[in-house]
Amino acid sequence: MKLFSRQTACRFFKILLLGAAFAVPLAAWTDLQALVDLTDIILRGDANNSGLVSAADANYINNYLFSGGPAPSCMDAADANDDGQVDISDSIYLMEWLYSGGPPPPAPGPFNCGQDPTSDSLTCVNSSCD
Ligand SMILES: [Ca+2]
Ligand SMILES: [Ca+2]
Repeated sequence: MKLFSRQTACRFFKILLLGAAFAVPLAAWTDLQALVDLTDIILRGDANNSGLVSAADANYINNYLFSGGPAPSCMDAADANDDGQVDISDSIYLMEWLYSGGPPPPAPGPFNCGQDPTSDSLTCVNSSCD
């Protein structure tokens, strides 16, 4: 019993090959985009983009949140506690680390630049590590 003619089978095979030809570059492009998203090099806690993590960064965050100050150019770095948001808990986290023996900002930071290993929606337009 013959389900398809030879010509139909040949067309089906060509369509399959054509699909694969597009699917492979598309998959590679998706992988490349994921790689690019992971390549932001940051210094966690460095909200004011100075290259150092200090009380000035906590002040910068508070000024941004409560006094209309400029937004950190690297929100991912300003996320000192790495919870995916920039809020007052980040300035408190920095002050506790600096003055009360609290834990340091999670890697990458507070002394070395590196890739953020956690995924979030925060952006980083300009980092002190660039
Ligand atoms: Ca700083
Ligand atoms: Ca945070």
